[in-house]
Amino acid sequence: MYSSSHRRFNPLTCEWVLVSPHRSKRPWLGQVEKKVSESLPMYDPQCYLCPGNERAGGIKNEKYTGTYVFDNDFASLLPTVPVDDGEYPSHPLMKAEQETGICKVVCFSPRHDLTLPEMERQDIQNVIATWTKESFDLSSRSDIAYVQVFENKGAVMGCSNPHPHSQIWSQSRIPNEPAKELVSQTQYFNEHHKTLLHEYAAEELRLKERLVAVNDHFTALVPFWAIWPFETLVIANGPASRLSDLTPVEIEALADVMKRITTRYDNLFETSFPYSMGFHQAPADGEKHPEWTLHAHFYPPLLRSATVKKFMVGYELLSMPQRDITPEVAAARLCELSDTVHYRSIQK
Ligand code: H2U
Ligand code: ZN
Repeated sequence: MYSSSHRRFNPLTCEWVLVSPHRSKRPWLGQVEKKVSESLPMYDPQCYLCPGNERAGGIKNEKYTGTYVFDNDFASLLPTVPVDDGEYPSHPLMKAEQETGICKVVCFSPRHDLTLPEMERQDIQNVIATWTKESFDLSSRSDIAYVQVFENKGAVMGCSNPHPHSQIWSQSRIPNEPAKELVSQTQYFNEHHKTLLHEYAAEELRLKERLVAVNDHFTALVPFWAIWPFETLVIANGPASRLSDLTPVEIEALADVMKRITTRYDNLFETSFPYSMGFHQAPADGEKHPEWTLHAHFYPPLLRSATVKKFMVGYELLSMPQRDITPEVAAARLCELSDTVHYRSIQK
């Protein structure tokens, strides 16, 4: 099974991915990324995120001791836009709309060198609690329709600073990816009176082929329709549709799953594993969203070593996403690795 080319359907986005398992042994003479130096200081006087330091915009960070949140100095969205922004085109094929929002940066801790897998569970819980509070506050505003919490990790993902941090972009309209998921989850719920992601997680728990980290409150797996080689999806088992719906016990469980996945990721190629990760919460419209299951996506680019990444080019850009190793093989490889012992704790 799954040894020849086939395509798989992503029911969240209603898009297909091409899978070519027979091709995974092809030779690679292309680009290898430079392996970045792994030892960072606990405090870097040049870092614009370290406590007490000055940021690029000239503002000084507090001498913070836990998580630290500030308004992005170079925000992509601003709360107000000039009323007179000139005339947008009136032609139906040239649509433009004003868009407003608020962008924040969330530092995980004062430590310049501690990423999620090397943080204590309690400290990861504090990060989740901060994401929750910020999401809740932003969602309460009438000018915010969606809150996107995400982390860009590693220079290959375009992350500008190794000091562990995440971002929150919130805006007045629902962006593309959550908008697709809203349509799919709503349609599934209306047809089946059950939530799409709970039904999917139940089947994965039965099959046990793609699971990566499971506890009483969260199920993390390489989705059947994964695009990135070691992509994972973290699904809340309970009814939460937003971070603010999580109970303290569920926040603990989420910290546990995140620590375990990211430990496996780092152990895979013995490197600080780059990825883009983010939570998909229900829209911030004040409504109950029984169709929506809170979940997080991890999209890591690495393919076969700390230096060879997958490119989304050519066919992927022009036709559809494509992968070589199957999600089943990816999950099995991740599961061979320790989810409790980080490789650097052995090397030290
Ligand atoms: P990355 O997570 O991709 O590294 O982005 C960091 C964000 O931090 C980026 O959106 C912001 C940038 O605008 N930033 C500040 O707000 N202040 C600074 O002094 C530098 C970077
Ligand atoms: Zn720093």
